[in-house]
Amino acid sequence: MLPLVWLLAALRLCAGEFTLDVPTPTLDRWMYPFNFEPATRPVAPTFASFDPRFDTRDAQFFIGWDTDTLVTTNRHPVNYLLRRVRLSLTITADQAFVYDPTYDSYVTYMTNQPGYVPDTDAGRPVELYGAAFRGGFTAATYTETSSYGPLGPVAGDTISIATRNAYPVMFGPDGQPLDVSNNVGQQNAAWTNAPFEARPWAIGQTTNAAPGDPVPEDSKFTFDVDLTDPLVVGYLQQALDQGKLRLVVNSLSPAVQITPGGTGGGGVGNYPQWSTRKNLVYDAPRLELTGTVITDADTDQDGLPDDWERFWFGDLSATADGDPDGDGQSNRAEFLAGTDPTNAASALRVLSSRFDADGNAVLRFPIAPSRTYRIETSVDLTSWNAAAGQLTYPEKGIAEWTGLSPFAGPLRPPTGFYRVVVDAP
Ligand SMILES: [Ca+2]
Ligand SMILES: [Ca+2]
Ligand SMILES: [Ca+2]
Ligand SMILES: [Ca+2]
Repeated sequence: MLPLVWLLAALRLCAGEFTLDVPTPTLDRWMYPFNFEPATRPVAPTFASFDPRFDTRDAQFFIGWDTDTLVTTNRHPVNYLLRRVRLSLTITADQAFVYDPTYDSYVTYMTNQPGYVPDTDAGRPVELYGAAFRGGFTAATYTETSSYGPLGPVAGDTISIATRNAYPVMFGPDGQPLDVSNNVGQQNAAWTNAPFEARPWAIGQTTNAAPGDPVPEDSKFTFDVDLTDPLVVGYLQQALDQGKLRLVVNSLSPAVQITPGGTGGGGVGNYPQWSTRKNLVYDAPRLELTGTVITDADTDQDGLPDDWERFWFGDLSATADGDPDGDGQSNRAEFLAGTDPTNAASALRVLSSRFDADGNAVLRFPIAPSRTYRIETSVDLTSWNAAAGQLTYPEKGIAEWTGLSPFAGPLRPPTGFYRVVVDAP
């Protein structure tokens, strides 16, 4: 149906609770090396290339919303609490690919290689990630018509591997954004990085097809961003703080051009095609976002910002000293630590401690979005000193700290204590 009137949600600049329903993005772009008309295309396919001259996630869909006219900016990332972040996309081609609602391990794409394991469910999932930038660009400066990035000669061995200026990221074990464009590996001799499991921020879901069945035209796919991952939430908080939310959708659905007899990704051409904001027939990418911007207002003067109280409890009945979830952390402490005051499993605490084989102390603790942590050590529980160490993120929501001053040999004290300190902004 051709929409004669663009429906614009009633929007106002919000602090406190907000519900956004934005029917079209500020910008979107088919992020493909040979897209030479990036600001005009009505359709953005996502597919993989197993030709070793390209990123394996070859054709991607970059989408952005300038939220600064909708949600107050510059409140500091910790002050954006999120209940739901949903992207909806529309399919433009009928029966062009098969629906797979679940993650496929990278080993299922390694056709004709050691370690290959066949895909057990038909089709390939469509995945959503955050966006990062190279080539001097940022979320604020990369537009629909900015340079894709350097392209090698078409007759050469490498045309575009990890050169696109806007690319999809997950958070790696070091907590930093990691390009997933070649997570299933690469047959290019110049590419030496090992494959790894991707951790999508959402996988597209539809009710218009059953798993394993072809997807009809005009199907809606929804992507509910994983808000149980504090690093992902931190990314979204920073985006709202800056007023620039940027996301990337892609899939490892095989393109038609599979190298005959080579590493193939399992199948003939079979990939989704998405409506962009230039499409006059199908709906544009839609963003629904519900949350709260915490302001300083504290009308009941209990030391808890009213917006924080309403977000978690629905009213202002909470008290600073209260501990309704019974986890030993007061509401005030949970506010400062960024934890959930209605969930006893969410609290700042040390989950485990041990010495590794080298005598280094190893601690695990849960993290909250947009917080920074320090480890301190003491031998008497009275004087505390900063402890040098390294933080990694081995599991979703969990940090592991490994000390760099091994307690070994004659200098090892009979007893040592550690504590985790969260820096409240
Ligand atoms: Ca599959
Ligand atoms: Ca209050
Ligand atoms: Ca509590
Ligand atoms: Ca709690």
